[in-house]
Amino acid sequence: MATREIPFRDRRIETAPRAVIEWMQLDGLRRQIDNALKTEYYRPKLLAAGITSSDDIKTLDDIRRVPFTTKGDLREAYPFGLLAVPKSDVVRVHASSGTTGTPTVIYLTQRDLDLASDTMARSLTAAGGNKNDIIQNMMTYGLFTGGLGFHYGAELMGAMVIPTSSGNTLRQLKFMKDFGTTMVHATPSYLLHLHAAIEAEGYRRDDLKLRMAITGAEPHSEELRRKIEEKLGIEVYNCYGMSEMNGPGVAFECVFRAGMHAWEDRYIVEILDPETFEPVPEGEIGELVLTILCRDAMPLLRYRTRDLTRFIPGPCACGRTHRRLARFTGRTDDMLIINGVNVFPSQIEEVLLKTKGVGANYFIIAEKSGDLDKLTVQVEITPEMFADDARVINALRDRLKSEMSALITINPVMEIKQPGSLPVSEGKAKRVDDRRPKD
Ligand code: DLL
Repeated sequence: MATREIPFRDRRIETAPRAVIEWMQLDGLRRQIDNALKTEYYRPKLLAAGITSSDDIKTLDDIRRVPFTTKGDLREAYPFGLLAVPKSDVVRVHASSGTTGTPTVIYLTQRDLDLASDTMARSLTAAGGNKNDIIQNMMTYGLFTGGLGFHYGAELMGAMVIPTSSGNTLRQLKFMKDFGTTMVHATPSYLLHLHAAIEAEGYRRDDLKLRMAITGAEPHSEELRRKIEEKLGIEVYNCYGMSEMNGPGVAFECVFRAGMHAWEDRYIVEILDPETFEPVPEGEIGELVLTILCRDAMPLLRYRTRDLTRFIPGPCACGRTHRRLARFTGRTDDMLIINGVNVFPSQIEEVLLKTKGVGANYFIIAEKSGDLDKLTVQVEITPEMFADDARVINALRDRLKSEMSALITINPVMEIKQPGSLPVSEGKAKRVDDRRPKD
């Protein structure tokens, strides 16, 4: 590893002294405050906190006077409450995966999009990607940022990008072989699935030119990374991001693969105790709170990601000064990530409760089925429905399945139960059993 060349997209910024990074952050924060004051949503909140202009932010520590923002706030501000530029300046909209009801959307100007692509290109370069790579993007294209967000960065780096999107594994394999794909972007569970298909279809290792994979969008362990690396004979790089923060590439592993560098000229990164909101001692686990500095169209100040991680103390061998985040250990809320798609139990409940013939009691089970995640939703039917024949019950099952797929983009196994057959909990209902191994 010591003799390995360390690639940079912008060495000056990526290795800037901390004082310079902090100067950029303060400057960026002040700009974001002025920007936020232009939005319908933030203006009253900032004024109530005694912040009337960027002049009230004199040091980085003053960020502690700034109120937090949550996913709920984003929903409340939907669709344009957080817009800080004329609508005609917006060129792109994205949303979080698996959203239903009121989605959490983001909007970007052309400059924002260019910066987001540059962040992604910087990330891919740090991991050793380059213009000779042939990259197959197996993440879903559409509102989800794993598709287009990644795509534009990979193109900016100069690579050949094949936007196969998710699914259709046999076609993925054919493209990998025929085009000589060197890098893939996929969820860790899909990479395992891909490997199983490679074996089943009888591909030989030298049919494929694959050398590395970028993976993210769902939690996974170091052991799982090693397993994928061994099976596919490639290097696997971890990538963190979220739609609210422009998508993948908020933090990314460099060639040393020892934690993900959070791009601190583009984001202010705090790790806080989720109960006291005080910073945790360096190296301890807390909730990641992010402030985006590289977006004009839509400011997001002190956004509570609900993701749990810690800073990895000390310098990285690559020479980058942007701090590293450790692999994510979970979330502070009940959001499930099923094959990369975010699902809140409340969204499932919403679909169930608006369907005639379905009772109020339900239970959600998440488990592994082979390499992929499997979601089962058990629901009771109403006594009136129970009297009906099997065809009616089958029709109900099909209807629920298609509603789940249309509204939450998941395809759960639907189990229809007799009235009164699911356990009724005393006190706070336990409605989710996540049986997937915690590694
Ligand atoms: O998952 C963006 C993304 C696409 C990231 C491709 C990486 C690769 P959302 O759909 O908004 O956006 O989901 C964001 O996914 O809050 C985490 O809980 C989880 N997540 C994302 N990356 C990782 C990772 C995209 N590397 C939510 N490890 C986040 C663990 C991750 N969890």
